[in-house]
Amino acid sequence: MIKTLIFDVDGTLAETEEYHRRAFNVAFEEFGLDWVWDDALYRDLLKVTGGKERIAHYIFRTGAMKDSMDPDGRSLAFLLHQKKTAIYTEMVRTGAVPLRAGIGDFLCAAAENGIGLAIATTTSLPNIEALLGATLGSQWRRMFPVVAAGDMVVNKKPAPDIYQLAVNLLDQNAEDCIAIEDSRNGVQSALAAGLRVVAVRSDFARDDDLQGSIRQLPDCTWLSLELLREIA
Ligand code: XBP
Ligand code: MG
Repeated sequence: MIKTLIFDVDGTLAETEEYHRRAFNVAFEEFGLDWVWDDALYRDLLKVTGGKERIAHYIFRTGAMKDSMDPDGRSLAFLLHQKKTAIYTEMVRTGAVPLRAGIGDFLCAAAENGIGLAIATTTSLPNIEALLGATLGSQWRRMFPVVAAGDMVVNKKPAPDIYQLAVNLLDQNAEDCIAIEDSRNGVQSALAAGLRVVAVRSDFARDDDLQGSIRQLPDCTWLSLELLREIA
């Protein structure tokens, strides 16, 4: 019996990573840094989940600079990520990023059949509010009564924490939930939390090893109630 579908956001609900990548680069430029994360480098950096963590990793890996602290004790990675999030949410709020093909219909079909919806993501709540507000309108909050996101947990994907938080907030058992994911980190996180996973291929995770998922779909148009009945 599947009680709830727990959706990842970036790469699953929408192909957002190209916009995240652009927002990082605009933030770097606004800080007077000559860092440019091109497509190939960003694909590699995506192995590190969390925008702040990704920047800190890049600083460490390149020795670009010592991650300095400002007078309020905030790191450069924190300040850069704060600016990036403001740029990204502005981009997304304009409606630049649609839901992936198939997602809207699947969300409606699941909800109409009494299946709950939730979110478990590494990105931050402001980013989710911008994306789902622009694509689903204010109803999105009623559609997803449980949202586990970003810094609500310390250990990000592939750690199980964010999915454990979502299951706990749902007051359900992991066995009653199915995770919908696009990346290796996401699949591993959900598996470690005891959930079954349906994986969908996405652009920036197209070469990811999605082993452990019970289905690996080429895109989100393959998501259906029939599929859920097969795996229930
Ligand atoms: C993907 C991530 C996020 C995004 C950037 O999250 O790892 O870090 O790349 O968003 P998920 P932030 O696939 O779990 O939705 O800069 O807000 O982290
Ligand atoms: Mg993802």
